[in-house]
Amino acid sequence: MRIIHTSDWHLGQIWNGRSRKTESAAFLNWLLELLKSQSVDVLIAAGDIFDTGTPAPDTQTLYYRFLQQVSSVCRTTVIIAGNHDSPSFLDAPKILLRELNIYVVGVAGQPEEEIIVVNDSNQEPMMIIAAVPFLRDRDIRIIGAGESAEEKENQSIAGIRRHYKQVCDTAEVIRCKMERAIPLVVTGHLFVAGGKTSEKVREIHVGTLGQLGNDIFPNEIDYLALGHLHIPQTVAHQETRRYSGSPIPMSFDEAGQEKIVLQIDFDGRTPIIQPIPVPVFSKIVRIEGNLEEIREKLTDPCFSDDKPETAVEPEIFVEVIYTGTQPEPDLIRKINDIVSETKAKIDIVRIRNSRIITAVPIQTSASTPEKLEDLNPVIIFERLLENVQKIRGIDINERKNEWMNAYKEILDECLNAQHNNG
Ligand SMILES: [Mn+2]
Repeated sequence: MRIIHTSDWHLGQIWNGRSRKTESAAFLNWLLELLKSQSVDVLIAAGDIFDTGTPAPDTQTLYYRFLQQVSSVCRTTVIIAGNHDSPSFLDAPKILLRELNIYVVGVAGQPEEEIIVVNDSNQEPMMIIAAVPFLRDRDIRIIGAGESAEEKENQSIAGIRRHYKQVCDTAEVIRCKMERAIPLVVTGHLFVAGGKTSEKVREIHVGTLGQLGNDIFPNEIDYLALGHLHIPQTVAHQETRRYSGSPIPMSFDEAGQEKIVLQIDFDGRTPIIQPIPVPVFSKIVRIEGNLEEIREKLTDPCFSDDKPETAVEPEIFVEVIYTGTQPEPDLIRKINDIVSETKAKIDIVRIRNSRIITAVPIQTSASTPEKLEDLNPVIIFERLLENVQKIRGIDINERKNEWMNAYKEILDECLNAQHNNG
């Protein structure tokens, strides 16, 4: 049995006003060819299939066309919801997709509903997959009245742990009835403590949920296929517990990173894991310097010629960070003029004038100006409280924890409301 594990496609993403549709389509075509050429049995997409809960019609067409094609290539396809997906939207065509051997788990339900037994061509069971989606509070937590924020967080962690234990126990009962030792593959879409994040992934859970440990996953799991983090990585240095990362870069922080999908073969219950690099469809490049340095870099023939073979348009997305000492009020026009002289199909996505940014009040160090979008809401609220202390001379320390917890509680409720709305 051979698996391909991928996640975080974020279909339909609008990034700095740009559609990523051509890149997404190019990736899905490449993936189909890979599944064919490698004779893959099972495809697992571990959440954040779409970027929003209400994808546009052309994004849905891209998805359904892919599913129709994949159904004639793979024995089984498993799709789970991530935090960006609407669970009910993914679940809606579930019964129909089941006919194509595509299993979708949007809303977390009873453990047995998440268990899939994959058979070989002789109808012999070869693998058990527990398809656990992103676990929303309302699916796993018994909500009690008058709980503190901390109690709620502890309940959420206990709920996630309980859910994984229940599905693994259910899978184990099935496995015990089998004549041979078949592997148990489990999915998830969540942040496990210690993971490396990028610009695009902001904390979904605030407070202690960010500290969800590797120990919430039972030991009987032979391979854990996770989604949510865009940088491919192992969980707590365990080779058999992995994030595949996103197939296309989702932010300038991911510029230059190699994107992969994971291929897993099994020797009995032991996974043999091989990362397969995803080609670059549009490069993402960050250029820094004064105007002359920016001109040199953009017009350097190596820069344009270094485009990937698999390129789609635009070939290169560029972020320009102006660090010159002179004020450049006409910066955008000047950079566009430079771009019009180059051969490559360049799209200047973002121009940051660090001379202006350094004047923005929220910042900690003069050398690395911060962007508001890099900060999580809790940090911003904490800074605000500190400013109140500094500017108004009010001593916040006595009630700071109380206010921080109250804010986290409000934030949590807002995020849950967002999830409930899709
Ligand atoms: Mn996610």
